[in-house]
Amino acid sequence: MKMTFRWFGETDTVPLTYIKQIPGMTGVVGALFHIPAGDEWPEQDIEALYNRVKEANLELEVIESVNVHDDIKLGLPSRDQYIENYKATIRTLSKYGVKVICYNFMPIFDWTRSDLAMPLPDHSTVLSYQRDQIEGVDPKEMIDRITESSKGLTMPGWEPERLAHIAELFEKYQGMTEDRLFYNLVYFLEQVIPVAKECNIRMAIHPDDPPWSVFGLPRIVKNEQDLDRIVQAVNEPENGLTLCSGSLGANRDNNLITIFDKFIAMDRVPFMHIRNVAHKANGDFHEVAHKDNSASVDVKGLIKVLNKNQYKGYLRPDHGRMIWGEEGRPGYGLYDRALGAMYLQGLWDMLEEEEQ
Ligand SMILES: [Mn+2]
Repeated sequence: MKMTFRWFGETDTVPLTYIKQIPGMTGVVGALFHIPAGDEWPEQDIEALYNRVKEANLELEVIESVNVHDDIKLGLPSRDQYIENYKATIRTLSKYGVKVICYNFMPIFDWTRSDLAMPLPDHSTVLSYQRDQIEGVDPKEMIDRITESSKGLTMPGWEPERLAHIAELFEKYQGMTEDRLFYNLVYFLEQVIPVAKECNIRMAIHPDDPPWSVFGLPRIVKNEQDLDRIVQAVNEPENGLTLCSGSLGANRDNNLITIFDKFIAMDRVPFMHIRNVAHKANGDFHEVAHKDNSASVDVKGLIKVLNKNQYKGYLRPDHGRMIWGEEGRPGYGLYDRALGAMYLQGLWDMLEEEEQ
């Protein structure tokens, strides 16, 4: 297992030197956030990011995300140029030692929440999802709410220039079915996976967050059956998964232990996000500390599964609470994610020891 930490570049409130101070941290999960989805990533920008991370004595082996343009998801004729750009980006990233590219295939929104700063009884704040504030509500309302509570920091997947055209995008997705969206994913993978193979890079699709249809948009990465269909569609190790315990775990019907065990044993999981969520009976959920034994994700059980399979891939602590007065990108503060990283590594180390 290689422990990593998401870093948003120069606008991140968390400096690389602090990330390096977290014990066991091998690298950061980075991206070029200023490049619009669909454009080829310029080599000089990749090189600059690589050098920045290297100077901090950290690795840059995982990219999250190279975003997929909506025209690819929509299956429009213009997709071919965007796919060519994507291939070029894969080739350039491989020159700088990148091993895994995380991406998602959700129409329009990368993820959906109703509140980015829901207070918990311990006075920390977390991201939460309340069904009645999202389902049946005008998406514009949600966008305004998220933008207001983002503290002026752009949240990944919520780039203002994309969201300006939201009505148009919804128009284009009219009538889109799960099967057509899936077929468009396969079209993309059939072209991109051979290039990834050539470049020794593993693609790793992130599950839908939350793993059910929101605003009438189709969802195709929400459960074990969907993941099966994806890995079989292009049956190569380079066609991999980012297993995210928070996203998949938002649906109680997903058995995380079974899902993680199965796809890790198949060697189809180059990257992983570990986070915990707490459910309410009506399907609402909110995020909590990684070590929260009363919550819904069996984090200890997951680390046992990783250890049993001698997991060699990358892992990062996902969203944490905002604690100790920290200001920053909701979910992406330093403190609680660092605590999460230490908890996960503590569990892992103990299991390693027991085996010897
Ligand atoms: Mn995730």
